[in-house]
Amino acid sequence: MPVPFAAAALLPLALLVPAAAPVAVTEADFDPATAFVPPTAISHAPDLVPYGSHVKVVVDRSVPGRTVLTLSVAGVAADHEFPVHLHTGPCGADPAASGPHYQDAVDPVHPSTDPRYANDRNELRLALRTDARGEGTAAATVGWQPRAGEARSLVLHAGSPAGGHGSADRVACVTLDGLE
Ligand SMILES: [Cu+2]
Repeated sequence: MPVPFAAAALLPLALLVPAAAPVAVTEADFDPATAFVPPTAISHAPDLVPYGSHVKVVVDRSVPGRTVLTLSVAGVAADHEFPVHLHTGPCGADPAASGPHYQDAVDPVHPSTDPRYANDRNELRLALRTDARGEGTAAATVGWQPRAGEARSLVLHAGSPAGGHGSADRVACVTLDGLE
């Protein structure tokens, strides 16, 4: 059966949707930061996030004043909980490149430790728990939308027992598309 003409004619219209799409999807395999082409998803710790493991991030801003971020992984460390945060910088060979956490109301003091700013309503945080096969999904909803171009990555931290949120425990990073 031929494709109806009307359906074919609508396809170009879909390409005219404004750049700030309400739903941005980033999907990639984790690569070493030393890859010739800077990868979308970088693993800094292949023991926890093996090269070739998969990540998908969906940032849904279709409801005004709200952001729903859903993260899915496959092929990473099994039975592990990764603290995951929205960070301000893009991913780089240096784990510190992803910068500090993105905050809706920006703490004038750096690094931000004041609980009035450093909390899971003012920042976007997830706890990603993987199953026995190394797969997992986590989602978080916040009552704001990131300012254009200021939230550039999603960082997976090692979590316990190392703890802390310094750059040393950043095990992987996903540069987010479509949030500019
Ligand atoms: Cu973080």
